[in-house]
Amino acid sequence: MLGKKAFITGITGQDGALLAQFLLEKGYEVHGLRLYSASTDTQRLDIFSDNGNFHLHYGDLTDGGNLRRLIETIAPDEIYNLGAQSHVGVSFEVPEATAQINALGTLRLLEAIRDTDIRFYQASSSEMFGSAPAPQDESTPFAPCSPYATAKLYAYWLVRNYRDSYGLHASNGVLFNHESALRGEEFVTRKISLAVAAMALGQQESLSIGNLDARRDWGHARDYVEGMWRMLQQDTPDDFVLATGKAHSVRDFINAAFACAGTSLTWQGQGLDEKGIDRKTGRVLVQVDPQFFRPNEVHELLGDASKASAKLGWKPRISFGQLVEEMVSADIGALQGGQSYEQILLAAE
Ligand code: NAP
Ligand code: G4F
Repeated sequence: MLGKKAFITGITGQDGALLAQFLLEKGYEVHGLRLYSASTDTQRLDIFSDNGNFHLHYGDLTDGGNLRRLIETIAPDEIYNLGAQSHVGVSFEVPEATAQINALGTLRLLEAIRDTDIRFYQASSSEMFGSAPAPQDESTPFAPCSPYATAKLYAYWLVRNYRDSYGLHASNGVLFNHESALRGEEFVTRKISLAVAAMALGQQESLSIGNLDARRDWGHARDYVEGMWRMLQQDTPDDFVLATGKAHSVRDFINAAFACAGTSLTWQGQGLDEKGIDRKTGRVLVQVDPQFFRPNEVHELLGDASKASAKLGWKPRISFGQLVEEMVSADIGALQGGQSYEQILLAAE
């Protein structure tokens, strides 16, 4: 594997950090795109700062000239397009920016490589299945329910188009939800693990949450970044679903997270009045707040990854229970002042 170069957009995010670690361990030279911001936060990547094979470049998926220049200079063998406005709820607030980054950003990259033999991975999403009944696989018709999913669907079809039109080795990974202790704090799993950790340490009273009934197929991001790499090692490009094949509700995730901290919940009430109550003390620990509802909801995502299993030899290794346990204990460690993102990545090496 020695000598390969990868260029990762979205490297400062959850998957970017885990993919960078995976590729560096395989001997890749890793180049990543970082956004300029006055408050730029690259803490997930601090662990790689002394690694001579790791390089960050300023750039933006909304700047085609920048992307073209970077690709010419770096001359990567593989591009992983993970950069995105990745929050589904926020995409209802910033639909145009979401389309610029998630849809047209992909177009800019594909245009920059259409006459090259650079292999391309597109971070497509199970969110594109939207209201399509579960379980979903590569043959399920898409029914997107948000500006985020609609923009991702545009990018998905572009990848297929550029593959068919120009012979590009471009693949879509249609990934179901995957989480880790590096997950952004605005996503529901990390919001829950952080809140449970803070409550266990007496730093927070309760958790306010949106739709408790939404069901997601939650896997561990470390398993999923390996699947991305496997897609680009195939002789022919293709599109693959990555999923665990098990769905849990937001309520299930909350129960599991509290159990990790030794608290058992009982649920009372319905709809907006539903509450999660500590069985021992009778205290209300979870309440519903409509500010976290979305204008349109995807009720159930549950993937069938049989194709990835058969063709890529990919299978998720980390269970739902292990994932929740890892997230809660990492957040307890972080809130106690000990555990940093660097330590989380080191612990996994
Ligand atoms: P994430 O943690 O939110 O990371 C998103 C990354 O995109 C960050 O590095 C962010 O930079 C970057 N970004 C935002 N706007 C950009 C722009 N204009 N130009 C360049 N980069 C930009 O997301 P993730 O969970 O790692 O997910 C990685 C990718 O997979 C995303 O495309 C997401 O939509 C997709 N996906 C994720 C899941 C999942 O469950 N995690 C499932 C399916 C698909 P900053 O750090 O500077 O904000
Ligand atoms: O954690 P979420 O925000 O993830 P969502 O919307 O499923 O999107 C994630 O997974 C997609 C793959 O399917 C990715 F493409 C996307 O980039 C992102 O990584 O919300 C999960 C569920 C939703 O049904 C949401 O309505 O949890 C529900 N939820 C309930 N209360 C909440 C909350 N979500 C958030 N973020 N915050 C809440 O308080």
